[in-house]
Amino acid sequence: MKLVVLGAGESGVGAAILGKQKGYDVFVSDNRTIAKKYKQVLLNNEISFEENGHSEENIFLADVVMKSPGIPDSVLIIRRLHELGIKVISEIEFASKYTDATIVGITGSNGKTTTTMLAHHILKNEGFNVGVAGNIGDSFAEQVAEKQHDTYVLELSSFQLDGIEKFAPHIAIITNITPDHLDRYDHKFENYIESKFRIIMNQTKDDYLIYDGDDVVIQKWLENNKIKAQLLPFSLEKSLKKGAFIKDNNIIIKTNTDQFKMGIKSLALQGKHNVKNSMAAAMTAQLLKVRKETIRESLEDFEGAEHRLEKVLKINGVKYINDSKATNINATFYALDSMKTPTVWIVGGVDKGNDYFDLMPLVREKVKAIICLGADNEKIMQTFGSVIDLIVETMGAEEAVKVAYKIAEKGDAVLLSPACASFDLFDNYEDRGRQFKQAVREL
Ligand code: UMA
Repeated sequence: MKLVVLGAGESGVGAAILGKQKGYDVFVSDNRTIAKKYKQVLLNNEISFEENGHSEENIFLADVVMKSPGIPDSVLIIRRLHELGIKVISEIEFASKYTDATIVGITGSNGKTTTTMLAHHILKNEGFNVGVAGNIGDSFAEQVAEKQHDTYVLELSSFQLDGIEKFAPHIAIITNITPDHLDRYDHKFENYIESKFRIIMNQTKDDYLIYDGDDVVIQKWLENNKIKAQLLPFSLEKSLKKGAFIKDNNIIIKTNTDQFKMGIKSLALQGKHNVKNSMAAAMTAQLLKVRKETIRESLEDFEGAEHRLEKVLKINGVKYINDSKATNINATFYALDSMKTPTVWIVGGVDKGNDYFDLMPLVREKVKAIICLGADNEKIMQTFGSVIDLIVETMGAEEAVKVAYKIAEKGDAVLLSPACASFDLFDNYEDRGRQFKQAVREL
C-alpha cells in the first residue's frame, strides 16, 4: 500500500513515521523547503520525500493520501486527487486506526487548548497513561507509533475534523462555536459549524457529547440534527438535570448517578469562560471514573496554557499580558472583557475574515492606544481610527513592545491579543508569543 503524505510539518512527519511502522510504502511531499528538524527525522527513518513542489506523477500513485491540516482543499493537487477518487484523510483519521486507546476529542472555536490541557492534567494526576495531541504539541500519529498510551486527549481543529471518516471519540467536547477560519469555509459560517460537528458523526449511544448549553449556535444545530451520543451540556445560566451548572457559587456536575461539587473560588483558572472549560474537563474526568479528590485538586493547581492570557511581567506598574493564542475576534473579546485597567492593545496579523465592530464597545471602554502588529493593518485602522486617538503601526514584536512601553503609564496593562493569525510576520502564534515575552523581559 502506498501512503503519500502531503506537508512535512508536525502532522505529516508523524504520519510518515506511523505509516512506515505499519508497513506502508511512504512518500512525503512538501511544496516548500522542509524545515531542518523534520528533514532530519525523515532521513533518520529512511522515508523518501520531495520538497519545493508536489510532483503529480508520484502523488497520484497513492492508495491513500494524508493531507496536513494547513493545506486547504482548494489547492490544485487536492482538487486533482478528489477528481481521481484517491482517498484524502487527516492525520487524526490515519492515526486513530492504529490505536485502541480511549479518545477524548475536544473542539470549539475557543477554549479548546485550555480544556484539553485541563483534562490531560486531571487524568495524569489520577495516574492514567495519557497522551495529549492533535492541534497541540507532538503529533498524534507519532505518539501512536511510539508511545502506546491508553488514553488520548486530542485538541481538534476544524481542519483536522474535515479529514475524518471513521474517527469516533468516546467523549467529544464542543467548547463553543463562533466565526473563525472563514477564509477556508467559503466565508460561510454554516460550513464551519458543520465541520465542527463532524466530531460526533461516528459516535454511538455509548459515547458522550459535552457542550456549551448556553451557546445558541450549538443548541440550534442539536435541535435540527439527530445525534446518537449521550448529551451532557454545561451552563452558567440554568440548572440542569444532567450536565454541569452553577448553584450558590459552586460547580455542580451530574452524570448518570454521580454528582460532583466544587466552589468556583477555588478554581485555578478564573473568569466565566474558564469556569466553562473547568466544567467540561471535570465532566470528562467524572465519566472516566477519576476520583473526585483528584478532580478537585487538579482544578485547583492547574497552571494555565502558555500564550493564553499569560501574565509575563509587571514593569513600572504596567502589566504585560501575552494572549498570542487569540487568533480570532471571539478570543480577543474574552481577553479585552477580562481587562480591569486601561489597556494598550497590540493587535493584527493575518485576518481570517474578521468583523472588528464586535469589539467596538470593549475598545471604547478599555483601550487607550492601539499598536498594530501586522503586515496589513488597514482594516484595524479604519475601524478604530475614529474612536482611538493613538494608533501606531509596527512590524515586529520588539518594536511593538518598545512602543507600548513608551505609551503605557503606571496602572495600565499592555495586552498582546492579536485576533489574527501570525503567519505574516512570525512562524506561528507560539513564535509570536515567545518573541513578545522575550522583548518584554529585555525592556
Ligand atoms: N504545505 C504543502 N503544500 C501546500 C501547503 C503547505 O506541502 O499546499 C506544507 C508546508 O510547506 C509545511 C507543511 O505543509 O511544511 C505544514 O503543514 P501544516 O500547516 O498542516 O502544519 P503542521 O506542522 O503539520 O501543523 C499542524 C497544525 N497546523 C495547522 O493546522 C495550520 C498545528 O496547529 C498542529 O499543532 C499540528 O498539525 C499537530 O499535528 C497549529 C495551528 O495553527 C497550532 N492550528 C490552527 C489554529 O489553532 O487556529 C488550526
